[in-house]
Amino acid sequence: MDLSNSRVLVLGLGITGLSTVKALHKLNAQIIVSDSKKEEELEDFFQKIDGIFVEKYLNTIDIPLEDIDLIIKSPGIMPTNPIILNARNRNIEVITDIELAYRISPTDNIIAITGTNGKTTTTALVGEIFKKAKYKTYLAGNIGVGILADMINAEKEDVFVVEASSFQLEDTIHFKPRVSLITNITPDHLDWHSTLDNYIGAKKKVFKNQGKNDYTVLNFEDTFLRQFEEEIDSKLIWFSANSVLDKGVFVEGDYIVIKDENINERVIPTGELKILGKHNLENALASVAIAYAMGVDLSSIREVLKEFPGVEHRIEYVKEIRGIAFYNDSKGTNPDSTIKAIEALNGPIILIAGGYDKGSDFDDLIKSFNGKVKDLILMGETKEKIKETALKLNFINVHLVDNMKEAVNLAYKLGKEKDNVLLSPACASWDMYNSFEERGKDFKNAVYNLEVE
Ligand code: UMA
Repeated sequence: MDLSNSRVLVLGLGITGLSTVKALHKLNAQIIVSDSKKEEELEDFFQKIDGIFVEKYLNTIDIPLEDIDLIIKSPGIMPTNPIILNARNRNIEVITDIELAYRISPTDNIIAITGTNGKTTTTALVGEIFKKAKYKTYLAGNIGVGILADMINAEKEDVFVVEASSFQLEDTIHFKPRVSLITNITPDHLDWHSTLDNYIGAKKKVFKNQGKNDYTVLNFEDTFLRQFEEEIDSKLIWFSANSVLDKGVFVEGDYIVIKDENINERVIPTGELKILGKHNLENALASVAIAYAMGVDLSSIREVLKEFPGVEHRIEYVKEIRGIAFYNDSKGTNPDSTIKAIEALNGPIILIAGGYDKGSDFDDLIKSFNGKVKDLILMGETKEKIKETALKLNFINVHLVDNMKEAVNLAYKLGKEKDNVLLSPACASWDMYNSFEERGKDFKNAVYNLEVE
């Protein structure tokens, strides 16, 4: 794609903006940058792009759009942002970084992983499989890495495993991965997408442009995904943790099995997976389907499945004190993800939840407690809302706190031997933290600093 001398506006100067500016510089574009923050809050950003000339419009929505050819928008910026609305009125093309990455990609080996939950673990697991099979492999996207800085230096044989959020997919146009995966769909990010239909529509974009030489991997047990079959033009691979399928990747007896017209092979016994819980079994099945579709040898797949320890902030074991085990699931940023973490742990749970309000409903979360969660400690913007739901559903062991340290101290006080303390907020972190990583680290620090009597 020739962008030399095009005027490209980079909106948002976080992880995405940084990687985008670096790539645009190599593409010889004229770069205009904008962020709602002031210059002094962006010192770090400007240090990192030192030597690259950019025109700046900071802390203003007043940007002369007349001569802008293209806008690369950071995914967190809402569709209702006035700069975006203004640009759309002027018919300026607005895309996210994964679209530009696709347009400049020298490789066909793009794997895009989306879904409400399980994206990051699956992206990491698939990445490990390709690395084991000796591919030069890049992990990018929502996993915390701007894709463009790597894509601009990539080669034809390289593999990109992209964790694609609904925010990133929404503003794609031609994006077409070789293999796409949707892990599952439950309502999420309704504050950003306005409606569930919009959210699902964004997710569908992952397979929308795929053709008969591409693959789409879907979860057979997901009621939304089951309805997508008619809309898919690529080769469809179902995976299932509950049903034995005629074709696909599924569990039969105690084994993960791949079956189609060419193969009927046991991969490994499910008991040999290191990652816990049914949701992680699903992540493993989806990863096997992707690797198989891409022609990776079974021995690499087997080896990695047996070794993979999971990802930080996803039901991450932190420490045991006085027989109480502490788990960090800060990436539990919606009710469904927290329900899965509750299901995955054995034994009584003291749950620490609450955070930024995305408009979620917490009824199913409280119903999932089922005698397993004995205490609920709430913090953040949603604490009153979750408390009301809990009381409405007759769960009364609810405690409100103001910060993580208080939450961890109280959990420790309430805990008995063989209890689990689980941080799984069911909400995003943005009311109190910059990211779920920062929140998870705060939890772990509070655990390490517990004053044990
Ligand atoms: N900004 C504006 N105007 C706005 C909103 C934000 O100028 O109206 C500016 C902010 O001041 C900030 C920058 O935009 O300087 C931040 O942009 P961003 O929120 O898009 O964040 P990035 O740092 O670019 O990180 C994004 C993803 N963040 C979001 O989608 C919110 C990261 O996913 C992703 O790893 C990264 O791109 C690389 O692809 C994080 C995330 O929380 C993990 N994702 C959500 C989730 O998983 O639930 C979707």
